[in-house]
Amino acid sequence: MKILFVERDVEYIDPMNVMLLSALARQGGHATFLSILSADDLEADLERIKPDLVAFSAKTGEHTTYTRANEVVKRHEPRIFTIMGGPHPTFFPGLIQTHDFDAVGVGECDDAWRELLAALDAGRSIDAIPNIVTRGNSHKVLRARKKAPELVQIAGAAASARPEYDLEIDAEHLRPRKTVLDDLPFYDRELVYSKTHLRHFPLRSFMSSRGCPYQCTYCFEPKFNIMYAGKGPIYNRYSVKRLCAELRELIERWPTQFIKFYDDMFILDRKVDAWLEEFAEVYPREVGLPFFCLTRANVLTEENLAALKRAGLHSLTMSIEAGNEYVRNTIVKRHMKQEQIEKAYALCEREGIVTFANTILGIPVRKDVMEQQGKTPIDYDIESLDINIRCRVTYADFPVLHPYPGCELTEYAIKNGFFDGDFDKLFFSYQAESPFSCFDAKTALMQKNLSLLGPICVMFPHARWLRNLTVDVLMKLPLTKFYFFPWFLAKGYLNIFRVYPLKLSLPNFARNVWYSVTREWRKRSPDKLMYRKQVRLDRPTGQTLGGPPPQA
Ligand code: B12
Repeated sequence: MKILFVERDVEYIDPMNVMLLSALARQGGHATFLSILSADDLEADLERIKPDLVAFSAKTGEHTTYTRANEVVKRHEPRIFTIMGGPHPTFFPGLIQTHDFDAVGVGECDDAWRELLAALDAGRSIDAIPNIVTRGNSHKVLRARKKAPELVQIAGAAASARPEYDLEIDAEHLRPRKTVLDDLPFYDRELVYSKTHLRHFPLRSFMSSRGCPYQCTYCFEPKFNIMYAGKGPIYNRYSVKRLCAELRELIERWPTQFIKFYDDMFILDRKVDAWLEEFAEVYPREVGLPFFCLTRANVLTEENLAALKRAGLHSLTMSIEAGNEYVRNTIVKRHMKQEQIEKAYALCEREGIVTFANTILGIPVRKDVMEQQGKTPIDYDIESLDINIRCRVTYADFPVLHPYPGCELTEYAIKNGFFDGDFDKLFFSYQAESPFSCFDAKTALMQKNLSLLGPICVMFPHARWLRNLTVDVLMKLPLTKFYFFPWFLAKGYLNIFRVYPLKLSLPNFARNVWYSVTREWRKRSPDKLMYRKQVRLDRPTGQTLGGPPPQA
């Protein structure tokens, strides 16, 4: 079969979902293609490739774009089989009943995808394939969502406008978690690199594990864990041998200077477990490139940091999320004391590890709590700026909270009347203005400005005057578009020279500056038309397999 993946855009992180699904498809003897909505003309690609199947992978916020793209596909040729998978349909599989997709993929779909393609190819029914929801099986495999009564009541209007929100998958139709990842093929990077700037961009992403046991209320993992309750261990990982084999093949084929491990939790244990011990020994020998990874401040110790350093760790993310103790521990459930965070950042500074912290602005606090604490909404964001300065974070990112389905924080926002529960209204990026109704225009402006000026203040932790000028004057001025440029310079410098140090040729550097400035501008401009249709056709993608997994 001919399979066409449709991606909204390709930025700097490898679309690992598409790369993996493409490799799985090619292993099964299918041909795969890629159409990128921000660069290609979808209708022309459909005409040229004549795909049998079109696949979309959707996060919430970009799902509306894929729904529109699906309409284009169905108008072009109704017989093309279309399927949407990824986090959005995982939480809303009911969209099979309200939208014109032929199937929806729920949860981890590696094996389901293989089975689906084989069944379609052979003309067999696909209704009994676990994790795949079709119009034929949806009445059997979906059930009414269990919701708190107050959520049904408050989100009533939004919920009745979107009946798909009321359904969830029955656990019976979900296969157990994938515990053995080593049998997966290497990512098909060729599919993406053969037609995008990533070919020449020497930062490569990889995930060595899946899953996270923590309860952070803004994240999808706790809901994912409930959905998968009783279906195998939460945290699953590639063996070190398999991981290094894939990375070795990657660096032999593509210019690579730095590896970004995107695992939710690269290390889970305060001790050096057997995996990390082996990784610290094998990775430097087999791969030998500096890398970045994510963990939590309460997990980092001198011992495990030493092992990561031995392996080649250059930079580390430990999200802070909020400066205020109540917001951090009661609303977002990070369960971390300020001293723990400061200690972990001090340890990194002492050991020469570059740090990157995510901190969410615009987390709504209930009125009665604000009154009790004598604070206004922006005070919490200022506390968040200050903790980053105190921790002397190298690169501090300040996104604005956006509610995603299934997250406890979203339920809290709906329950308190901050959000009506209509995810179709969400913009594709959380770098934009807060979608919550509880912030007045002045606060929303300050949040946006702080999101741009915050990283610059944190860059100069000793310049108290800069922090004061920002908080007392700059963040209150309607100059958001103007602040974008110093922010972009700071972010660009910190990313390319500090967090992910890369050596780029001058033309490559210039190309990427232009490319990223346009992307970042769009992310912060929800009112702008996102997709210009282009007449130019991109080159067809290569047909090289991502590479076989090594023999056991
Ligand atoms: C890497 C990553 C990114 C990359 C994505 C690069 C790319 N183009 O794909 C970047 C950094 C760009 C990114 C951006 C954002 N991300 Co992000 N990201 C992730 C992360 C860490 C890993 C995803 C991944 O690649 N996994 C590896 C692949 C192999 O697994 P997978 O994607 O889960 O795919 C499997 C299944 O989902 C399924 N599947 C997936 N697609 C499809 C398609 C079909 C047809 C089928 C059948 C199955 C299927 O099968 C796959 C194999 O099992 C996840 C967290 C996580 N742990 O998953 C968050 C996550 C996906 N991101 C999230 C969010 C919110 C965002 C942002 C909106 C935040 C923002 N900055 O504004 C933006 C979106 C911007 C945009 N729209 O472009 C949320 C999504 C929640 C939701 N309800 O949608 C997640 C789940 C994080 C979270 N903690 O909640 N992200």
